[in-house]
Order: sequence, then C-alpha cells, then structure tokens
Amino acid sequence: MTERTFSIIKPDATKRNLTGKINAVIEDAGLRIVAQKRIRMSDAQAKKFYEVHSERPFYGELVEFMTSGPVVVQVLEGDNAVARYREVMGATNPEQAAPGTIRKLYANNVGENSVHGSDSLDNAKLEIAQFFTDAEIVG
Ligand code: RTP
Ligand code: MG
Repeated sequence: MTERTFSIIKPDATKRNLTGKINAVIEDAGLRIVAQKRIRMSDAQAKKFYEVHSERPFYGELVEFMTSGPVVVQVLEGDNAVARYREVMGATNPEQAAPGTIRKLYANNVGENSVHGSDSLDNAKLEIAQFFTDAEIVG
C-alpha cells in the first residue's frame, strides 16, 4: 500500500554536509521525497515532537541536540513507506544497525543518529501535520 512517512535529517548530519548522501540512500530504496525543507527547530517544536519521550532520561539532551543546528524535514512516499524507511534507517544505535543502512553508514552514536522516521502510520500523519501543510506536499 502506498503510504507517507515523516523523516528528519538531524543536526549531526546537516553539520557534516550529508543531506545529499542520505537523500541518495532514501531514493535508491524506492522512496520518493514529496516534500522537504531545511529549518531550525525551535525549543517548543522539539519538545512537542519528542513529548512521548518526556519521562526518559535522555529527553533534555535530545531536545538540546535537535535544536543545536539545522534539520531537514521531509515527507517520503512509497510502498509501505513507514516500515520501509525504518529498515533503510537501521537500528537506533548505529552499532546495532545493519550494513548499508543510513545509521550504519553515517550515525555518530545512539543520540546523534542522523535521521528520524515515524514508527507508525498514525504517528506519521501527526508528525507530517506538525511541519507541513497539504499544499507543501507534492506527490
Ligand atoms: P527516531 O524516533 O529519532 O526515529 O528514533 P528511534 O525511533 O529509532 O528511537 P526512539 O526510541 O524513538 O528515540 C528517539 C531518539 O532519541 C535519541 N535517543 N537517545 N541516549 C540514548 O540512550 C538515546 N536513546 C534514544 C535518539 O536520537 C533517538 O533516535
Ligand atoms: Mg522513535
């Protein structure tokens, strides 16, 4: 089934000028980038986005990291896009990520792990709506 998922290229990756290389992995995996913009996330945006992790010990560090530099927010479209992109990203910890995945190729560590991808179709819809209007998504 054709789906849309939400992606973020995180500050560790934009800092190292890896946007194009990450986009190549995404496109080579058969996902289409149907919306994309480079933004600086505000503290309020990052706190809201990661609200599910607000009780976790790494929450403060995570919000600080996500606001530490530019990010590229994206909408990806394709067959089973949510699960497919999770595969392409690899495990949260790059040491456990499979060869060829974005995190294996580029992530610094479990926190600075280069990309975010929605973990369910419902969350994808909520996350896309936090950053894009319908008119900004061109399928
Ligand atoms: P994401 O939400 O960014 O796509 O990553 P994920 O599903 O693979 O991992 P999740 O458990 O949702 O964690 C969200 C992000 O929090 C940071 N994190 N740091 N220091 C730590 O132990 C730790 N654990 C998670 C990572 O940036 C992770 O992607
Ligand atoms: Mg997650």
